[in-house]
Amino acid sequence: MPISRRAFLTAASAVTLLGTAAALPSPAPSAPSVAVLGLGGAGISATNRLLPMLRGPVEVVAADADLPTLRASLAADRLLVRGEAELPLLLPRLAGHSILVGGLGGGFATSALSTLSRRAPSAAAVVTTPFWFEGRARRRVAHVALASLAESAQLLVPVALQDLLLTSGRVPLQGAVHRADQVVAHVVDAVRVALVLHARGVLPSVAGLASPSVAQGSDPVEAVRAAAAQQDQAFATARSVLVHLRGSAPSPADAHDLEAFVRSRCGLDPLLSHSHGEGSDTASVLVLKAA
Ligand SMILES: Nc1nc2c(ncn2[C@@H]2O[C@H](COP(=O)(O)OP(=O)(O)OP(=O)(O)O)[C@@H](O)[C@H]2O)c(=O)[nH]1
Ligand SMILES: [Mg+2]
Repeated sequence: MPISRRAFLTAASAVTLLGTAAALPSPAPSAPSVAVLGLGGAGISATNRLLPMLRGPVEVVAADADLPTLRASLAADRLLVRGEAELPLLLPRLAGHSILVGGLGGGFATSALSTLSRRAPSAAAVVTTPFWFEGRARRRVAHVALASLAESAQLLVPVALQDLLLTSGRVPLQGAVHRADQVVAHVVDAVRVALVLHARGVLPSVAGLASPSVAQGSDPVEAVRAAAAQQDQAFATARSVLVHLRGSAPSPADAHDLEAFVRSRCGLDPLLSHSHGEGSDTASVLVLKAA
């Protein structure tokens, strides 16, 4: 019997399947724990934004070679990594379900992501690529690192900062960085949900490349439409689509509209998940691409 593709994660630890729910086995009592590792300046800044959004079994770890940046982390677990030789100290944190988070183009996170992803191939990676104005050298470093991560990471989710700038309109640099942290935090949250749904057998695979988008709006259907508008090309090669909503739960009519909308865009039934907490009224769309 086909399982309904409509799944709601109503809290970090509870997945409720709608539709044919009565015929389905009860969800597992507790969600698998996910470790989120914020690396370097961007990784730490984005995980600071993520921390208040999280509930349930999530462990956030911050790591950097730079002590002042590390001190700015809100994570309870902060690790000073003095050079490449100490990176393996982080590997035990990546033994289960884990997400590496960092900005490509600088020093620490770029090299840490490459090394850790090779040594912990089951980890997912959410990474930013630089703004255009950061210059060619940084873009080049990021490009090379991205290609290497595409080979090593189980799931690679790149967030192009320059595209964010285009969708946010003209904002001052500080505003752009603030928005970048917000988007990365929501993308990490959606990836966390994807890992949980995969561990539960609801999402068959989380391997490969995923294209993320995030939009805010008090109407969930409009927010999803806005997020999906950024995904035109990704939908053409979509293997599965996860729509994660934060804020009040969508009504059954909204959920139906959301499903119909995504189906009309790419012919796939989306997985719909939902969680309460900070960062309300935000829709994240994660398009897992076919190889
Ligand atoms: N989201 C976000 N991205 C940032 C921030 N600061 C920098 N970035 C992006 O991340 C890239 C890497 O910068 P950092 O994270 O500061 O670099 P790092 O990994 O700490 O490496 P170092 O160069 O050794 O300091 C930059 O090129 C920017 O594109 C931030 O506060 N938030
Ligand atoms: Mg740094």
